[in-house]
Amino acid sequence: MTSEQLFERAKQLMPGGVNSPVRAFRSVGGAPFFVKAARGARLVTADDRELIDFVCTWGPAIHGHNHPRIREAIARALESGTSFGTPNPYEVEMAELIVEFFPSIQKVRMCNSGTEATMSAIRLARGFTRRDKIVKFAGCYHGHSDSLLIKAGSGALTHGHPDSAGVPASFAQETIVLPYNDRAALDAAFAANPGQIACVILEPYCGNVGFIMPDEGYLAYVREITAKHGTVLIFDEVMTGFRIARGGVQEREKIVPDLTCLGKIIGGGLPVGAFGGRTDIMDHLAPLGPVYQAGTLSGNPLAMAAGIASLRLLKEENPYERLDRLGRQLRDVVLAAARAKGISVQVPQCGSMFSIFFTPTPVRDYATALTGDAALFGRFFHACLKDGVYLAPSAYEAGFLSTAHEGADIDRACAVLSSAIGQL
Ligand code: HOZ
Repeated sequence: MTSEQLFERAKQLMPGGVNSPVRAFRSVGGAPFFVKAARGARLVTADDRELIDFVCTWGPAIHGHNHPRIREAIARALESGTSFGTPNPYEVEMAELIVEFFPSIQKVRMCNSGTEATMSAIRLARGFTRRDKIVKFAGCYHGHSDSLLIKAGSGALTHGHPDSAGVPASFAQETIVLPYNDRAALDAAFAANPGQIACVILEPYCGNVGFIMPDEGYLAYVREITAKHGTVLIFDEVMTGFRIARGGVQEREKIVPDLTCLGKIIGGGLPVGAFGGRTDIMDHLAPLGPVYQAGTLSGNPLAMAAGIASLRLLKEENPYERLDRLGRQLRDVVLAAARAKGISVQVPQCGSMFSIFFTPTPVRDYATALTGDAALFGRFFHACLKDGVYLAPSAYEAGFLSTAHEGADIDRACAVLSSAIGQL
């Protein structure tokens, strides 16, 4: 069955024909392709096209798709069963690896998605501080729980609903939304809400409004002001954890948050989330403390086995310099092609994460991300896709590279990106 036929069937059965909105291609136009297999840097569509993939399943596939070591680990675990609903040995090894890679994490709780991780971390911060208000930043996306779907990035922004319908105004009142990279706004929020802010949550490098990095010293300032006010600092490293560096942005920037949310890579492509941090905060979780959080599939043996294999590979290969080289190669090609064509473009990039914004304005927050020409991005996206390169189907999502892109695939992809800009 072709992608077109599958999409026709899917639209009858699922809202928009998809199970996650950005996949519907609505912001770039056209219809999505369906994927029947993936290996290395490539996706194989239902129409038997091979595409070089810069979405990497939105982050997890840092070793490329369907890596043999991860596949073998899942197959081995499968021999013993799919779910036990009891503690299992994999959970302990996973926790040891997380704590080893992220020194700010003294204790960790596994869950099933990034959304669960951020939702639970916020509840924990509220329970720990006995305060209600939270601070988030415009354009940061932390999954789809109610308090966080306010000026949210990712699919919410892509489809024009950064403040989702269905979130009660009374919930939204507890969420203070500030511009990212703006110290004065943070000062003002703390001054206006003394002793009331339970936590500040942010993607330390934003990955859901496109990829955006902080100004020099900004994260250190966020750390300083939260510590001063007894507010829990939560780093959402669901995308950046194990990707920007082994220990995430916090390792690269040398910042110690109180809590960290993880996901994606720690599941090796299976559904997983986790949150962890200071022991005195984490011990407020049930069964030790009064903050409730639970999950039948939490610590699932297959997901743990896949994640452990992925983290062990990172430990053995330490691929971060290689990934940064690939990221810079891609960035430089786009910048050169845009210069030659006389098109203004910004390409923020760090290691294996990047974005392409068609704007003359340096992108440092939600407002400047919106200066990007989304229609031009749509044309660029389709020019790339036509020639076999798949970028995220939204001007407000990051791109991801994997170690499998090294070699012929990155060279081919760079040629395609350059030619696509030439066609604009
Ligand atoms: N919200 C996800 C990335 N920011 C998209 C997930 C998906 O569609 O798979």
